[in-house]
Amino acid sequence: MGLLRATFGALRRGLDRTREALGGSLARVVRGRQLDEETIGLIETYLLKADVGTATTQELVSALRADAKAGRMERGEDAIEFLKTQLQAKLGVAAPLAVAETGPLVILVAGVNGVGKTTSVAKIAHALRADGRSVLLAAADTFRAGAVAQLGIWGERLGVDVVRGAEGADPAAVVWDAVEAALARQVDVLLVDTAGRMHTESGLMRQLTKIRDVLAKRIPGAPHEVLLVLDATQGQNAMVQATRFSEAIDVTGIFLAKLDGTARGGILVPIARELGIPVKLVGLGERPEDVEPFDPAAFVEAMFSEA
Ligand SMILES: Nc1nc2c(ncn2[C@@H]2O[C@H](COP(=O)(O)OP(=O)(O)OP(=O)(O)O)[C@@H](O)[C@H]2O)c(=O)[nH]1
Ligand SMILES: [Mg+2]
Repeated sequence: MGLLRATFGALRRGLDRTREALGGSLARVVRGRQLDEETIGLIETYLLKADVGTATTQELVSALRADAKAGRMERGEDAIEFLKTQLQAKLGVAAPLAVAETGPLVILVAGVNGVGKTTSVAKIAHALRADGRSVLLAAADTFRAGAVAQLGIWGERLGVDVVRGAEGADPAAVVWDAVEAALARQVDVLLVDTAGRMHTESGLMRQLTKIRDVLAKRIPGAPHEVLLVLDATQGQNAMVQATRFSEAIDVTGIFLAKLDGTARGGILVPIARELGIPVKLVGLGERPEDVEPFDPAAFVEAMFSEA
């Protein structure tokens, strides 16, 4: 699916703060320096500050130290190239969104309160529309007051229809109606926004699996994507959320929102390495166009670019 092509510029702009912590300034600081213990110490501090994680940082720093000692690497510039290659390898390859064999592609969006689910739904809808696809939204957050109206406003702004139930209605019933509408109208993609829930709220977690079951019953292979939205500013807490949600529902990809609001973009590294769930999309602002497919190579370039 040619959906959501990477535009390097947007990623770079969105990652300004990570670059401040890691890229621009790190490259500037180590350029022209001998790769001695002091320079390696600076690199270590920057990596930790960017939330690359202690395990990865120690691995990278040990390798740099060994190479410097053996005379294989002498200059700060070499270290930057080494870090780029290594980080990219640890991030793995870009994972595209799933495709549906027949009928609408169904994307279920979940996550804890306030991480950016509804905004992310709007962003995906916007990108799909720009790509010429027909989209329908299901307002399955009937739990929080104002949530249905919030998605309704996005729908109006983007020119996308929203299937909604009354506040307090059974979200699985809303999803049922949305599936009927999606099939009747033969839309390309059905996007389901859900209520924020803590992984400790077993009732709400069960509700999520009920929604999934309704989708699976009516459309073969659905939901084709279960996107877990994580807030990049939450660091290690985001990792815990991902683990818990995966226990309740088969999460197929991560939408990492708010990557623009943090100097800790390096959190993508432990997410990619430790969770075994691909990061598929990143959110880089509050506007519908502030979304990018996660492209490890472009991400690493953006992290280290000095522009
Ligand atoms: N800077 C920035 N802000 C974002 C991003 N994504 C979402 N937000 C903001 O985060 C706040 C919460 O976003 P919502 O989309 O309402 O989050 P939610 O997960 O649907 O919240 P609940 O439905 O209450 O659980 C809003 O102020 C959004 O504008 C992003 O990528 N970058
Ligand atoms: Mg919401």
